[in-house]
Amino acid sequence: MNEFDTALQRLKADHEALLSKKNVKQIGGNGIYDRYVNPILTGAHAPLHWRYDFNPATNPYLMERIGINATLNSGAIKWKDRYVLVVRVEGNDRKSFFAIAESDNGIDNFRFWDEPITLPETDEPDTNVYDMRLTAHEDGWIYGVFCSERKDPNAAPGDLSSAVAAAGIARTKDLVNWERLPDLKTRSQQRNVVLHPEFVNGNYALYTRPQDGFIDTGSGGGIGWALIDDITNAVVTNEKIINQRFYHTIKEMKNGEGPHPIKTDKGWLHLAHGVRGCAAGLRYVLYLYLTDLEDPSKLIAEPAGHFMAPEGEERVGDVSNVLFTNGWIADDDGKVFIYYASSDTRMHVATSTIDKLLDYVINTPQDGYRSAASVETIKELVKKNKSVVNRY
Ligand code: M1P
Repeated sequence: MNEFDTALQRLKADHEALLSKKNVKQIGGNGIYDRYVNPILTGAHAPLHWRYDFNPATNPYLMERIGINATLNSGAIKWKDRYVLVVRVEGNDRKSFFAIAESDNGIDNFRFWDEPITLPETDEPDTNVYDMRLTAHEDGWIYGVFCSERKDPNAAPGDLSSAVAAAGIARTKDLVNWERLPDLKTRSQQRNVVLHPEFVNGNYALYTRPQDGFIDTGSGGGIGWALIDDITNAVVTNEKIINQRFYHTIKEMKNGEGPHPIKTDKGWLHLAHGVRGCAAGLRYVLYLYLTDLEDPSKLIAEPAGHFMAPEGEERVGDVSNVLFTNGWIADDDGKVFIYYASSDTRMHVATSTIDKLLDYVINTPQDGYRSAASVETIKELVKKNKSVVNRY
């Protein structure tokens, strides 16, 4: 075999070894969820045929022609018994696009489909698209709501970083062919917009995140709630904040809905991210909250603090100190697969169950918003434990 083919075979064998690597639960943990040892997707998992020209005449050195920088913030859905992610893939050129990866067990052996998704553009083409939330809506469509980013038309000359974020909306029946609908019309910029899976009073319902600027939420922020009568021309006329930001909490700077909430017998279970500022920059963590079954905009429980925060290698990446999620899958047996990205670089999975997550969200103490209140909460638990015979 010639040198080129030998090198190509080695490349393919190494890639296959990476894709088929078994994932196992990390030992230990907090009883709420299990992390897994390996990331489920990295840039290196991207198909070789997206990255390499296999023709020795045009690529004699078998160079990588198109680099993939990261795989991150992925929407998730159970589809034909497979765990399917709509992955945000970011090329070395900094453009993100969507591509589907699927696995038969949800924790390893994720493989990308042959080609990335061809997402139709609107009359005003997106510069960048990312962070798709998938919703199998009761209207029969699967919706993908994502961030569409364009250069700020009002940016001062020479300002090449100011941008405008809007919610793009697309829908599909087969995850292959996507129909693009008009972007959400709203007074403010929007990221982290998520479609609720059921009609509410005959309307589509959206979780929103109004923001004054592209990065800063400014006077806006908080997770909003808006009812929309026509999804093919979605206009926010009324938006109320259902999950607030708070001083000196994990979400004092901003927050955003993750995937759409899971319906449980105790309420709608929500997964979100919260952001605070510190000397090292912004710190993104995940948190849970519960809203009313009849009125999904009514908060009924929210534990203090984070549910998951970056640990170990998760802490480092392109944008360090970040956990972000926009996908989870609840199986019929109650098992929950939480798909999250670390530091805007790689994808991971954690598993739990509906029962455990409800127990966590209902029975974890709420935030008292003061150090003294936190001490009182601990003292209450100590007192309770002292009454547990033979265990204290
Ligand atoms: O870099 C961290 C995250 O920043 C943004 O999230 P938010 O809108 O809450 O600030 C998004 O760009 C997200 O993609 C990114 O992971």
